[in-house]
Amino acid sequence: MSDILKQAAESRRGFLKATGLAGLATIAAATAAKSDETAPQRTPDAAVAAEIAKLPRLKQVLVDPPHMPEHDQVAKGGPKVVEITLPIHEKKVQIDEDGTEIWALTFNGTVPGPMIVVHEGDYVEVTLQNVPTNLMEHNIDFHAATGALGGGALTKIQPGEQVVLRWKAIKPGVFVYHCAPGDIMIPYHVTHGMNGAIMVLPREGLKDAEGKPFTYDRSYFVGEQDFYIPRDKDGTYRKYESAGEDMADALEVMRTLIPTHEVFNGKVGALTGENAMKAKVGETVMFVHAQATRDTRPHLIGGHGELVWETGSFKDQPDTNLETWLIRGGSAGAMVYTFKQPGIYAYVNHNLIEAVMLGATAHVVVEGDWNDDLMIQVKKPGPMQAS
Ligand SMILES: [Cu+2]
Repeated sequence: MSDILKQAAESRRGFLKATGLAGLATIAAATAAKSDETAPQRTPDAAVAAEIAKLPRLKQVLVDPPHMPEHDQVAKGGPKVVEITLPIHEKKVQIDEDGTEIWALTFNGTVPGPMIVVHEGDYVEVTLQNVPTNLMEHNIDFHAATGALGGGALTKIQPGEQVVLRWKAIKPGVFVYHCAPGDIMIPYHVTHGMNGAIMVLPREGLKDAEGKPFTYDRSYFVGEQDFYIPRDKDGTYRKYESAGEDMADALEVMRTLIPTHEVFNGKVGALTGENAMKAKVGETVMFVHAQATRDTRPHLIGGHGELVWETGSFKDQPDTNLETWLIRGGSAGAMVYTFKQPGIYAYVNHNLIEAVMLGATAHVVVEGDWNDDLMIQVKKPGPMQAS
């Protein structure tokens, strides 16, 4: 074992002892043993390996949400092996304007983790890295993948370790991925930010409700996150010295099922004001919305879900002109809208308590010319007149 790995293992043991989590670690280890049985060690199939070795390889450069990595909407050529490097960082982040903190567990340093985009028939080859400064075991479960708990059983890694998993994208659609290290650690890690999404496009691109091919001009990824921040007796949010230290307190708040924060892209205001999403009148924009644990109901105020794949499957015909759509907890959905008026649009979770009081609001700033035919203020506000 290298020195750095020894240090990482020591620090994890120290962490578990200091925070009294040895019991939880035992439970997690027991669950891990069970899950490993679903993916027994076996000799790889040489014929499959030889076929995949012939395929072209492409490195995908990940970008921070709400942006999506550069991608072709219609696939060029045949299937590829798309290589992704996904480091895991445990880091302290502020989640509102009052400075409320959480030791977030993140893929690639962001909440949500980065969007990955591939085509149906491509292979996703992910190098998952648990950086040495981390304290906990992590892994990844891709809802888009097939077998071994979505890859979760084959990707458990300790601080200082990495693992390489390859899986074939056989289902076109948008899907959540998340950490799932076992037992209580599953909801703990997911509600501390460890989730993201992947889009698997049909090779020939997307089709509208009439089956006609279309393309989008821009695409955004909105990851919605519920946080459960413990409070002191006087009601102030508690702060902690390291990742995992909030475990006992956070589990108590999680048990209520009432989040203290419900936010887009990791923080109240992450997608408003200066950070608003942008578009122009006439542009067709794709919004992918993911929520790894709770149901949510996106709504574009002043616009419509013109094409909506509510359940996320691109094999299904999209719904049209929805006012609000449901994203089931543990899934992602896609919506496409062509902007017709300029101005600021609010993109919200239409549980308006969650939107306005807990943080689930984003803005889209749209440039262009106003269309009087669609809407006009016929008379400015003034004194009421007798009719
Ligand atoms: Cu994790």
